[in-house]
Amino acid sequence: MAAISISENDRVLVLTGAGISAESGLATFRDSDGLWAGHAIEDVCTPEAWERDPELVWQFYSARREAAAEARPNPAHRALAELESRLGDRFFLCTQNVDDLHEKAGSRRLVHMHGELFVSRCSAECGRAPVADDAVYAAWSEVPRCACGARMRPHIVWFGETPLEMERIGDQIRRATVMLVVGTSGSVYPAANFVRLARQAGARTVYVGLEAPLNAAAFSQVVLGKAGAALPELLAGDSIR
Ligand code: BJW
Ligand code: ZN
Repeated sequence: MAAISISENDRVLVLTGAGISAESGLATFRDSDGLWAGHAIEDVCTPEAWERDPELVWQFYSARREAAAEARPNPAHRALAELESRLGDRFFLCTQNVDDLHEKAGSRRLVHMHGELFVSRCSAECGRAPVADDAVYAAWSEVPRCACGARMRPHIVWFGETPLEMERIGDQIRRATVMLVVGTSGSVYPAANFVRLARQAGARTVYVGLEAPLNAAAFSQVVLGKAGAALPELLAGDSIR
């Protein structure tokens, strides 16, 4: 596989999904049959699930917090942090992942469009800012309350909710000349549409992942392989300026 060529005039936008964290031991969504402890992901990742059984939702995110706290970044996370250190402001990372492995690898210019695992916020949307929270809650009675009295919920974007930082992401899509997408099935919107928008705006679009995503037709190049091996290879060498 040839290394990617990035010139002084290029701006690189990266979109990552669950596949980049798979080699760090974190389960992806669609590869694990979309199940957690026998529950469909849709039964724990929606506002309706929260209304129906908030204790189950907190048990799901508590288990995810425990797994993510143990996880370490892999060579794919590190290759992106290294690319950022070379490109500076010409680099931007948008992750759909709620784990903190990009930060642990050293990435700084990034947004978590689907929220963050180690942050909680008021379930009544009272206007108070989200807060750092790495606690695990086995029972509903343990879940802390906001100053307004409502219980706290995970700071996660569920189906039907608006993804975070959309304006900033839209701006980066318009300015990107290269869009690199890693380890995402292309099945969840609006993220699955970002590559089409970047392509329409003239960007080169490259996918790296185990299998072709649903939106494969929108890529100029599809590189099949594990992110931990393929990404460092793609980003190696002196063709990046
Ligand atoms: C490897 C690998 C290795 C494995 N190396 N690769 C009908 C049509 C179109 C849209 C809709 C529709 N009906 C409803 C919608 C909208 C809906 C949606 O997209 N639904 C679809 C199911 C159809 N979207 C929403 O509701 C979103 N909000 C929204 O649209 O608001 C309106 C709005 C839009 C625009 C502006 C303003 C407002 C919200 C979506 C929220 C998604 N939330 C989740 C869960 C929360 C986070 C969490 O708990 O972790 O986010 S769902 C889940 O899917 C999670 C992920 O971030 C997201 C994407 O999954 P991802 O990352 O692609 O993972 P997988 O498992 O699918 O794929 C992994 C890939 O890795 C695979 O391809 C493997 O091959 C690969 N792989 N090992 C490289 N070692
Ligand atoms: Zn509140």
